[in-house]
Amino acid sequence: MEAAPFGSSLFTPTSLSFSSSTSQSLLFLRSGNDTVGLKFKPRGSRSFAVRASSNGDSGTPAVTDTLVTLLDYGAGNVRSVRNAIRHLGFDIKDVQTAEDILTANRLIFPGVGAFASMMDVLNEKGCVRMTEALRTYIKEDRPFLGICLGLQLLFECSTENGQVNGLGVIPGVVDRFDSSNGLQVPHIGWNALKVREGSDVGLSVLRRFLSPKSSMLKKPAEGKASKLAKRVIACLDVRTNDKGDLVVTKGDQYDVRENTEENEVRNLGKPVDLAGQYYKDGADEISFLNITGFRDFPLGDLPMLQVLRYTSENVFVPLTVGGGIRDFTDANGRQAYWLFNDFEKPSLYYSSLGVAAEYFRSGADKVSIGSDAVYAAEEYLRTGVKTGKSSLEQISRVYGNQAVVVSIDPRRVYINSPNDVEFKATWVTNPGPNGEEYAWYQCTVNGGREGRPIGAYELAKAVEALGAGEILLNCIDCDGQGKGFDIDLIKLISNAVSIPVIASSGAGAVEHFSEVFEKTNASAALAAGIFHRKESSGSHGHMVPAIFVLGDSFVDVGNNNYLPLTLARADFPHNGIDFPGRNATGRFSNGKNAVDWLAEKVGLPSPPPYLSIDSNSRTSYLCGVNFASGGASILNETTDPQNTQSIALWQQVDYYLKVHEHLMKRLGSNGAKKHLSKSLFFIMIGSNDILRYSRSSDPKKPTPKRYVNQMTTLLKAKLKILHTYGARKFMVVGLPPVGCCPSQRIQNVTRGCREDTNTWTIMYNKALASMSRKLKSELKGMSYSYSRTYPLIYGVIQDPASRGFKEVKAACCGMGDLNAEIPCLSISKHCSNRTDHLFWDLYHPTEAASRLFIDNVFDGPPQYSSPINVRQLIHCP
Ligand code: 1PR
Repeated sequence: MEAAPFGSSLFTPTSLSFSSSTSQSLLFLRSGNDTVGLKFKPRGSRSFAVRASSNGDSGTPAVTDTLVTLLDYGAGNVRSVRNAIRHLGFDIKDVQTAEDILTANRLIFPGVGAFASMMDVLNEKGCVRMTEALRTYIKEDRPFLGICLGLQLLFECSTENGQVNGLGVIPGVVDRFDSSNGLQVPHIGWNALKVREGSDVGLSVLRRFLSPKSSMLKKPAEGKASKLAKRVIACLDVRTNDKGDLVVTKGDQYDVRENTEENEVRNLGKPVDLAGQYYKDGADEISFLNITGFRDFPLGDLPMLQVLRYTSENVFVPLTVGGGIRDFTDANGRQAYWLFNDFEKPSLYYSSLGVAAEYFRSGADKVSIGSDAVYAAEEYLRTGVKTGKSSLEQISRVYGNQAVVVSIDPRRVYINSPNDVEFKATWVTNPGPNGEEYAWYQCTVNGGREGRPIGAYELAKAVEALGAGEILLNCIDCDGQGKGFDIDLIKLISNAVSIPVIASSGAGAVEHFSEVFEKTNASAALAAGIFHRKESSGSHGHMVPAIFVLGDSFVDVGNNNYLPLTLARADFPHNGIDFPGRNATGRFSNGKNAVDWLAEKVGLPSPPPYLSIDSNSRTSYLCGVNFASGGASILNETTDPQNTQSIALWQQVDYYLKVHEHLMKRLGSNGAKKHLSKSLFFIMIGSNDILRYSRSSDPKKPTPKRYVNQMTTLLKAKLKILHTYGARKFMVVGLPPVGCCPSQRIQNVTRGCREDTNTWTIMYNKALASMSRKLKSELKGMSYSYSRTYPLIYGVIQDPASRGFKEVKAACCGMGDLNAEIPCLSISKHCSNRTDHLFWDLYHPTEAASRLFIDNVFDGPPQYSSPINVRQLIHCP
């Protein structure tokens, strides 16, 4: 795959099969044989073999350790290669000295950039010994994977930037593909590969190199010409919303604001989560466009860099980032200090090259330039001179053309005759409002806000000449309409240039992709809305319209703050120490709890505590409500009839009925029914019942079996009521190993888990799972996901390091043995390494533990949520 990480270099002299993706799009080997997608200019008549092997055939001993040596020459996107190596379970050793190369068991040399600038780096004083070591290593035919430039540099020379010498280990010249026969250059994409749905092609190439015995390398059929596969790209328009959060948004003809009184920015969810989902869904590439980057200094958007870093940890297809790439002088005097580690004096001027470099370092494979490319093209067309100073020219010179996309935002202007304008016009399939048969496409800048005196055709040709490697061809008229691509426009541009054109705007059905590939020369198709729509069933693009929560302190978000007499409170420090604003909200946690993380996943704000809501407020209850209350249990209906200590389950259900009534008035009977049927009902309760049972020394207490049956019977009755009043999708949460919380451990002389408590917990969980199953067969339209919290958390306790934890016995906040003799009060001490701790206080998990829980049940395997996970529950009809 392009730019990618793992594209192009596992081959033998007779089995070269991958396409590449550089500005040169080169790859060679067999002398005298031009295969489609290969260009080899042999020098002399030597035949030559390179084998990227790490098996016994190479004469090297079989590699058994997990260490991979990585040669990072300092440019381009090496982050994605690192992430992929780690993802496959290998450790990385960076080359520091020539010795590191000579002693490597297997060596990976990734490189993205331009040949000349990379050779400049390698020829610098200090690198000479390294290049010598590299030659020796390869000549010894030891396991080596060269990626893109990392492979090209082994040849004698390249013509990418004039004639520049390479390392000369492999005879031959790296030369440009001949585009006169219609081949698009850069040649981007997969060639000669049959990709099955869900197969990680890029990763599997790397996997085969690292673990050659795990899968046999198949020889592709020889001599068969093959075509590049067309790519499908998922695009995420990203911007800061009115609250200052970086969100994915999507416009209709570039208008991203909701058509409501509040006129807020449409929020479709979190960039990292959505990118991860689209990668899993099979997108060939992901693009992030920072759509307000033109307004301000783009690296002021530090979160954008973080988005790239986090995304590249789990997304192994090429990432493009665009928006605001230009030279910039910050009038506000702000400095992007992280750019200047190597410089003594930070300046207020930032070059587009610096901005691009930061994006590449953070995980981008390509950058996309919009407005600045328009200005550069206008200047070039006016003067006929390539100054070499535009962002487009500078970035492509250093990082290679394949790393630079130009994003065009044209608007259709109908005309009667092509002679009416000085710009290239085309005949249109669907005439204009007054019967006009032609149109030209006017380029815009600043997110479509300003039209410029240049057409899309002229711009495309100019930016190709200036060094663009690809064109992202949007169309403002079609954006977000779901009625199909503008075929006339895409034909016009894709026939005009020899670089790849990405068709964008208007995809609303699978057929639209087939149509654009059949009728035009587009190499790829990009879409946004169609991906988001699949993800979001809620009216505002959230995955669900609302979340309703019933439960205990694990998910209380502040209801108990409103119970004047309760002892079960958490509205004082150190609770909330990691919550935004270090706010003690009433959550029994250092930060967010499970329901907060769930809300983030589905793109909703965490539902507010029921007792905090003024029911007269216009939007009250629409996104859901949280009824959970610290200390609540299933069976305490008679012990605290006034609900002074906590809101009992029956009372929580009663409150829900009031909310239901309100929604019926607000949305009408059908509206409320539809709204609730798509909402999530999050049920997490029962720990207090088990703790009470384990505390009780009453000889008359029921047998454990009877007790858990009482619990599930009562809970079942409550769930039935919720169903009667509209609930359909239940997330039923099993209990964690209650006997392992610090308060229980200190009752055990060994400080181990209380086995009796755990036994009752397991009994209850079994009964709960079985009750949920039966309920589904009894209640029409009900679906559920049962969270297997116990095995998940028990797994962490047994092997904390595997999940990034260190302390799984003691509480972080509290006092006494295991910090569990005195609860987390303001006078208690608290730990600083809170992300290492499983328990925040004597009963409750840390924010990190809650996050782990939600991450695993939301997308996890049946081991952690069954019969379906939460994402599947959301997608249930
Ligand atoms: O000018 O270098 O700062 O770059 C700004 C970038 O942000 C450009 O690439 C420009 O296209 C993009 N942009 C600016 N404003 C908007 C907006 O929507 N208000 N979004 C915007 C562009 C358009 C597409 C979209 C497709 C597919 N988004 O990329 O994803 O039209 O949508 P669909 O499948 O839903 O129809 P600079």
